[in-house]
Amino acid sequence: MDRAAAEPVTLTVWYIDGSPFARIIRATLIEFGIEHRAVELASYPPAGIADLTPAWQVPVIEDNGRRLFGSSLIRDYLHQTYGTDAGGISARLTRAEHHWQDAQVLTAVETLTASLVHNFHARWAGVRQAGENRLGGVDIAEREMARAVSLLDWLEDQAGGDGFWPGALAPTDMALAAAILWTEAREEIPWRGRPRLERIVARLDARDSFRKTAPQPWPGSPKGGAQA
Ligand SMILES: N[C@@H](CCC(=O)N[C@@H](CS)C(=O)NCC(=O)O)C(=O)O
Repeated sequence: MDRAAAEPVTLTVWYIDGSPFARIIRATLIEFGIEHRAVELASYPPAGIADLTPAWQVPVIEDNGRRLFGSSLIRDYLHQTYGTDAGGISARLTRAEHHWQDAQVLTAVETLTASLVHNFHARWAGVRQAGENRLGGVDIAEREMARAVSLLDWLEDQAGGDGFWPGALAPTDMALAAAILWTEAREEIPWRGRPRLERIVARLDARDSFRKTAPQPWPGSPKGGAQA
């Protein structure tokens, strides 16, 4: 848990601009005051990613020679290694007394984020049905968005007026805001009208860690002018 401020920077995070999964990690590093080097990989697909991770996805971190990929694993590592309640965000990923509930909500937000990424990427890549649909005629992009909306409704029921954890900034709040603010920067989705989620997203949007990691404009999105 302890980290001497005088230690040299050993932690590197690789990301692409906009990536909501990478933003959770970048914002967590800032919230915990962890010295790090943030390396942006250009374009989509992320340039040089195959040399960093077999999954070919950001975020990737390296800390003291340990390379990790997968945002939930990285977040777990950061909370366990550097978590501190001194800043705004909770040091713990889940509350001991509500562990399974909190873990479930984190998983729901991760699924929501993946659904949104898959929907946007499929449409931005211009994917169209080319052959017989042997998956019950389902339009995969539409199903991803329907799944996202179902999860948003469920998350609104789970959230309190003060975020997912009363009196504390939960890691879940950050993850939700990273996903929603990515859509706000790229292409709006029907997430508004859920007052508890709206409050969570507004609160995170105002934080320094989110201001410093905001997506840059990307010409390929309907919002115009960065990438996935
Ligand atoms: N399950 C992974 C998902 C990460 C992910 O989807 N990253 C996207 C950017 S948001 C990516 O790097 N995509 C590269 C690609 O599609 O090849 C995680 O949690 O880290």
